[in-house]
Amino acid sequence: MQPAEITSRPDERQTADMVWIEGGTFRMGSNDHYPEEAPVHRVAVDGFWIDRTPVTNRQFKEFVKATGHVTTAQIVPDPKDYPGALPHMLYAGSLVFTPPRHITGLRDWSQWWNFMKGADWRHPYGPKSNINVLDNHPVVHVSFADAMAYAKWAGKELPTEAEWEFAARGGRDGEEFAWGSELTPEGRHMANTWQGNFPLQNLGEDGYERTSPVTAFPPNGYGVHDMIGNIWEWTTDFWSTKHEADAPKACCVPQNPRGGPEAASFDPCQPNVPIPRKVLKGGSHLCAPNYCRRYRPAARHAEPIDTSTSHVGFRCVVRSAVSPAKP
Ligand SMILES: [Ca+2]
Ligand SMILES: [Ca+2]
Repeated sequence: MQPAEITSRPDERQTADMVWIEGGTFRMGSNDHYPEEAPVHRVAVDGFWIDRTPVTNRQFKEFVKATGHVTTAQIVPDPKDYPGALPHMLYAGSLVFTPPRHITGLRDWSQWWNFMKGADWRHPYGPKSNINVLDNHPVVHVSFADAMAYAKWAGKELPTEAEWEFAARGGRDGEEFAWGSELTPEGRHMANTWQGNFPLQNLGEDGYERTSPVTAFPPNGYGVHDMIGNIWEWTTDFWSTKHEADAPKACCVPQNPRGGPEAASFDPCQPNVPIPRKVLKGGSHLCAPNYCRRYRPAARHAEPIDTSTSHVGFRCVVRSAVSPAKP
């Protein structure tokens, strides 16, 4: 009997819907896709628990019932935080993907993202929509602060980018996809992504045009569902435009890295609105071969901490120095 070990083991109720990820060293990032994923470099993470699925509407409902939490999307923005914003644009709302009828190129995302008044986690497609049949879908329209508030209430934390990517790889170190080397092995859809010509044509060949229930697709090698596709997930790391170089010697591999400095995370295109950005991981149901091939563990995306959308959610981790008892 070692009392120290017992006190550092998390409560079993906390970890009931979680998977233990044994720590290790892995190759983070990819040299074969977008520049922000490079270079591949070795990283070590300690063992941790991770939610088996993204946080669902049912779970978020419990949190809101217990705490009265009001999400960022439900609060009218303070003009002080948004210098230069037109007053009529400052309203409570959230970004909703709205399929356009026609587009002029793929550069301007405002052609398919609509900052919709009254869109929030209970109204994912606008004020007239609801989540009545979406209990098992991931919660969306949550800002970084909303995700942090949930994690705190649950006695958990949000993952770092390294923890998230390590868990997403499911033991397949260095592979392109979380399930192997092909997007759809033998034609089988392994995650909720976009088939067809984004953003005009959503074929839904994987069974879902929007979000899907969190266990609709097979788990990865670690038994974790939905890391890839469905919704992007918040991590605690501040955005950086590329990864650190690989350590020259095994001794110098970063242990439990926590991302770059906040000051480097701002969007250079928005100098008047300095909102820090965090790393999102996993891609979403809007990731398509012709537009955003980010349905891979190495993929990453910068998201301002105050932003919420219809394709971003989160899951939690519990860090513990103690691995669970082997059966
Ligand atoms: Ca889909
Ligand atoms: Ca996901």
